Amino acid sequence: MHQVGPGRQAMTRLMLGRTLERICKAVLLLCLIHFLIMMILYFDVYSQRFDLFRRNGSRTNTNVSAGTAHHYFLYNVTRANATAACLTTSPSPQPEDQQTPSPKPLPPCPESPPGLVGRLLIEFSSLMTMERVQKENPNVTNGGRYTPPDCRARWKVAIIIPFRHRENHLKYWLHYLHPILRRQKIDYGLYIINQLGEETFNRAKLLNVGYSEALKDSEYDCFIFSDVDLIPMDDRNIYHCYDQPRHFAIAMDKFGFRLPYAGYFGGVSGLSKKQFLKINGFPNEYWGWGGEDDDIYNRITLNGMKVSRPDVRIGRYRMIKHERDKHNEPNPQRFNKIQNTKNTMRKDGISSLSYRLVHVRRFPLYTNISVEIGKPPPRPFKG
Ligand code: BGN
Repeated sequence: MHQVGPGRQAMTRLMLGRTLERICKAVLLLCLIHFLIMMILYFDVYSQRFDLFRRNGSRTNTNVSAGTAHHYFLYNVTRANATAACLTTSPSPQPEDQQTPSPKPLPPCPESPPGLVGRLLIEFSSLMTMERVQKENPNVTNGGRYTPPDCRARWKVAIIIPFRHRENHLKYWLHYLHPILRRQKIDYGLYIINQLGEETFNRAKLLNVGYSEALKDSEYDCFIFSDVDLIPMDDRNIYHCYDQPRHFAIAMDKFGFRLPYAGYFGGVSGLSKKQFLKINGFPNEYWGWGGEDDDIYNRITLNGMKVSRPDVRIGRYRMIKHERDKHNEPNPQRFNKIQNTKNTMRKDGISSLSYRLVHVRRFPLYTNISVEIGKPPPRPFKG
């Protein structure tokens, strides 16, 4: 039998020892690299918040949402506590001129904000009350305004919702959308355009009213038009404007999460002020259900623009189920009208809009603009 001598045994042990030593060194090196990467990421992700802390001195972060995104909630609570801790552990008084540092301009908001969570669970079975929604959104200011505290948004967005008798839907919309818009770092104001009386509903005219009234409030440069019963299922569908008019609601549950037809522009859409004016706004003469969104699509293409859309996996929406509205019957004239956009769009639009403003009421989470917009012209007598 082959015998292993003591010299050879010592040699083997020595080699084993060296190998172990090398492994240990490699592990230590890996740990160090890992630690360094973690530090870089930490400072990168939170640098804006540190900036905020430096700029605002005694202001603590109250941006805490009890909305749908649980880990966003934790993220904010952690940062809020961290800020508070820093404040209490460094009470050393500073000379007067050092206490008010010169205001540093805010950095631009990131293209994809780090607080986004992606897919959301949207349901309409739990009881929703306005008190609850208000408690969830303490940082939305009166009239439904919000500005990101830590960055400068590229767009100033007016969100316009045409409305009549849908109070219950509005609560869900507010419950889901305010936290989403906050995570998206949108600088926005929310306007509910309420058609008074019981005449035939006119969605597109109400949207024109929303555009005009919002501009009396602030210098908005982007307008998002949303039905009250449509809730996005993914917060990566970002509610601001794009190089081309945007269609957001491209994959609704009621259409099997697909676009019902190539030129569909209904539900939720967005145009910059420039794009809106280029098409002379929306038609005022579509009374009742249907066709007005097709007319808007025609205006866009006839004026040399294209519709931009999110990825079909992101542009998903849930619609709150409801009975057909009264006084919003399908408009029998819509088939003819959408054939005529080219001839009508220059005279019928934001340039010819007329209505009676009855009241503007500011609520904690939205501004209610109640208007009388008239009624459809008498149908021509066919004899
Ligand atoms: C279309 C309607 C749209 C509506 C979609 C989805 C018309 C015009 C005549 C063809 N258009 O058919 O207004 O948003 O269905 O429901 O009815």
